[in-house]
Amino acid sequence: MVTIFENIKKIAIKIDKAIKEEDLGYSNNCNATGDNQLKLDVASDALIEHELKTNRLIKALISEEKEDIMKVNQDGKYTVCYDPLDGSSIVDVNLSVGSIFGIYEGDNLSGDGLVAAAYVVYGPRLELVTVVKGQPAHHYRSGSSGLFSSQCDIYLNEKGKLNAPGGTQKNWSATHKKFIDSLFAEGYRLRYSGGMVPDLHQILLKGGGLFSYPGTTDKPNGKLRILFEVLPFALIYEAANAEAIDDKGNRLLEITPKHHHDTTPCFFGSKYEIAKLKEAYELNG
Ligand code: AHM
Ligand code: MG
Repeated sequence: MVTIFENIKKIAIKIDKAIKEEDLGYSNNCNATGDNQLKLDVASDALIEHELKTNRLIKALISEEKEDIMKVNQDGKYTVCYDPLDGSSIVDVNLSVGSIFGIYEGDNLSGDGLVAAAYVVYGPRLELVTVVKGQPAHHYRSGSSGLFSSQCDIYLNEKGKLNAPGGTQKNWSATHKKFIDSLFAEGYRLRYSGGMVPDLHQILLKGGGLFSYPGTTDKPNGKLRILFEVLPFALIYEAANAEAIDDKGNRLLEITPKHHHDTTPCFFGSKYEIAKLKEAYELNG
């Protein structure tokens, strides 16, 4: 696992440089989900593929930007699923974006098969969070030497102060709207950039809160992809003394997608906020 995290550190430094220096315009392509791809999406995807293909431990790669599984080493142990550049719709306005990696055992592409995860934040600083199943999530920051220095293990408080509500409000259910309003009425502060990496990172480093991306009338299964986006953060949140559930109250880590580009409604938060959510959605048995 250490060697895969070392690959991710190298990738992070290269993508950070590309974001700062390369063309931000659109390519002529669409990805597997039909989104227009930025030249940076394509460049980040190629960079990650090139670096991870050098690692003998990797059996296969699946990119959010591609339809098909890429076979790498027949004898490899892991499939790495990644979102090369999450938040590409906000990269042009110079907000923080990220890359997300889920490392799955063999062909077991499910919450149960997820054995490690990592994400990179490309912001004013370059940061990395990694987790191995059963161990704490750990925060790193890149210094001027280009090396990542270890910061701390991450733990959320039982209750936080931040509320990051995703999805178009006019398409929320009445239940969801009432619940989000109740958090604001209780004193929670709005913190939502439109990039799940910086939004979830902020909650992790500020001690807690809630990030939600519910099912909406236009997207009943939410927007965020299970293998590339949802499960890696679910592993990190659970390791950080927090919870990650869907709109039925199931742990996200119990999900097995039918297809690798499937999405799910998702909620990540400290214990108090998730308990409030279950109450509001009447999920307590
Ligand atoms: P992307 O992978 O196409 O960038 O989309 C994922 C992003 C997440 O980072 C973020 O949480 C979400 O889309 C924001 O969606 P919305 O614009 O509906 O708030
Ligand atoms: Mg994404």
